[in-house]
Amino acid sequence: MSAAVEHRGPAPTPAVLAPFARAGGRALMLGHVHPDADVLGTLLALGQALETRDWRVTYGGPHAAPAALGFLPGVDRYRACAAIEGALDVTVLTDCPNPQRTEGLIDQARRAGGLVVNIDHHPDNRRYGDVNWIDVSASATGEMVYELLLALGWPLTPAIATNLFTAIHTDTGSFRYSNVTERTFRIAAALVAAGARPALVSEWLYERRAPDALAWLGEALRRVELSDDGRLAWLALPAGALPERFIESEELVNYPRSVVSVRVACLLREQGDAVKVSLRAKGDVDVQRIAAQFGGGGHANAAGCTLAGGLGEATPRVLAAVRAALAAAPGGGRPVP
Ligand SMILES: [Mn+2]
Repeated sequence: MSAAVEHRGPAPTPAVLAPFARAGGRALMLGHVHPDADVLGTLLALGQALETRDWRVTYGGPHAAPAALGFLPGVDRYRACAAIEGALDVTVLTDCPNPQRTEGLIDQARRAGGLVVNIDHHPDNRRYGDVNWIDVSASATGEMVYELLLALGWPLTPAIATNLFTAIHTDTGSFRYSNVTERTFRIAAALVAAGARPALVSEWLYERRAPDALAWLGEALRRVELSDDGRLAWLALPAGALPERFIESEELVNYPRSVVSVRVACLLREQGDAVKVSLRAKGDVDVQRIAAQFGGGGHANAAGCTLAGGLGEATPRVLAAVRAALAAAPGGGRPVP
């Protein structure tokens, strides 16, 4: 991959634009396992823009889109797939730091021909594409695909704007996190001008709970635990404690994170013979480094990993790693004022 092109920064270079410059072609918008709104919104937006330029576009990945994101325009065309069929000119991956997260689909896409374009904002991106555009200053890959469409001079339809707005909305925690910049708001404003409707997106994302969800939420919140110094909060969910569809539809890790003294929050979720861990921080500790100790990754303030075994083994290992990171952080050992 020595001939691969790498670009870091907000504006796409000619090398990033080149794969899309031809008039028509065959493109695959390839998602990774358990795609979220940043993945889906950007793949749909870029694919829809290509379709207006006479490209034939397919959308898919190892898993289907979650039901909660069924409102994204065009998401019905995104399919769970085990095999890539036909020839390709371009395969695009967004928000995917590690090609293994495609469960082998990227290898099939390479055999189908064409360039692999890797668009991401994760600092631990593996640079696996033929073209790698990695901008860690972007709050979401939604910002990057906006910049890409702008540079290509392609118009934003309301559907494209809604997909990109939702990508940015979710990756910034509704424009609340430290990844939000002036650029985030400028792009959001342009997307609203192009037809995205913020109140409707918020309603779709946050005001469509199932009638039984509040009772399950109460059950989940009762399980939140807080360390003696108040800096660490965690929620450990044994297998079967709560319905899968409920867990998938909530960002449960945000509740332990919301406690005033908490600097790091963890959600530990037992699934089969493994534990999925979500880590969130408020800027004191780089949780990506903690996740990396267990083979995971992510961002400084939001990361995840999976540990083999049950909660009984995984919980003390993860909490010990977080405590060590907190103790090493500036002011980490001090009690909370
Ligand atoms: Mn993202």
